Amino acid sequence: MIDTTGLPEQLRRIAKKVEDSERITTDECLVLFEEADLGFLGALANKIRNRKHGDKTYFNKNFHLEPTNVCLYTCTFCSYSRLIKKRGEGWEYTHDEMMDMIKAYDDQEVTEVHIVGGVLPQYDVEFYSKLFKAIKEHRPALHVKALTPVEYHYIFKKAKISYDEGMKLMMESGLDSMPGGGAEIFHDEIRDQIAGGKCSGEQWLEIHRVWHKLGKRSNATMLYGHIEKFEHRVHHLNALRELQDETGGFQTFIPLKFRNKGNQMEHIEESTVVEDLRNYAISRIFLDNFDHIKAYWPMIGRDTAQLSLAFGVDDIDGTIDDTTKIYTMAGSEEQTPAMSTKELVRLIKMVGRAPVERDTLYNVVNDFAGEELDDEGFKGYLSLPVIK
Ligand code: V47
Ligand code: SF4
Repeated sequence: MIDTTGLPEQLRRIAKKVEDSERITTDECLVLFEEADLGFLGALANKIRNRKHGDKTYFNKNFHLEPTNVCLYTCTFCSYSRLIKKRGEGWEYTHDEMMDMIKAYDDQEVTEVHIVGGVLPQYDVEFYSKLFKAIKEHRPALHVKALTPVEYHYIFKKAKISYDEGMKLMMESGLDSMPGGGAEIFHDEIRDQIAGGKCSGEQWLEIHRVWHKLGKRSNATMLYGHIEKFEHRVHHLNALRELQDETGGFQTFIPLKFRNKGNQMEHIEESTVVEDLRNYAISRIFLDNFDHIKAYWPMIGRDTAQLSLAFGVDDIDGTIDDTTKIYTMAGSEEQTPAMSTKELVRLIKMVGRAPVERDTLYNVVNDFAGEELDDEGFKGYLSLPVIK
């Protein structure tokens, strides 16, 4: 039982609901954002996390492919859009260049390629359809997790095809799942100010709905810690929870902390680690129909990723060893976002959790729970006591 002595009635009621595995309301979610302290939220979120997964903490072996870092949209939080004026300074890979990048991983045990980048006219339905087919032909077992409703909305509109037709075509070309990007904040009040004219919140949700109805899976994100208010976060989480009730197609929710370097919102101070942990915890408590909450470690750093495991998070993404620039450009500490399997296993074990390598669909690839820690070659990681 969580000790709620001395807490306001509203928080006691929420704690009781969590004890009884009952859903909390949007009003209660707002109360958590506005009033609950970190210790209380951690206790509740950790209870749910342990109930769902015990100590298991998932990661996967993947790599990123970014077709371009130039984008015709002008999202104020993104370091890519500013390059459109000086296009020559960015990259725009061809089909063959991308296939060479895929082939460079031929001798590595990666299970997934995550394709994400800017939006440009030459990357159209035909381009991506051909790319997905070529990847699958070359390496059928490699899971293609690619693009977001931002790209799909743009390319389907250009090709004058419906979301249904388009997503079916992508599936037939080899698309396996959709990552969670492009969600930002769904509420128009905020989206109109930050999302530079790209697809609306409704359109983002509709494309995921269509994809789920084809029997496919996807992830969801929320970009927080900029100009949004707590009520906008609640609205966003609720839209996701409602769609998940309808389709059950989301696997993971990934809160993305706004980083303020190299974009138009540099003047906005970044959220504190305490706020990041509160946000993970509240996401875990509210999204009762999501199996997983993921901390994207290249964005928040290794130390916060370790801490997050006591605040509802059960997944810390992958052993990314590529050139993912979107975050380093936006100010992430992780200048070389690479971690070997050994490092990831150690990171998780150091905070008393059980590392499990998964594939994209959460099938277990390797269970590292029994692995002994050795101290060779690991320096500079936060050594936390076991926090559960
Ligand atoms: O939609 C862009 C975000 C997202 C900034 O599904 C920024 O497994 C913070 O969605 N500060 C794309 N965030 C990445 C993404 C993702 C990442 C990892 C795993 C998965 C998954 C999905 O990156 C964009 C946007 O919300 N982003 N700029 C910034 N300055
Ligand atoms: Fe383009 Fe995506 Fe960046 Fe917006 S967030 S400018 S759509 S790359």
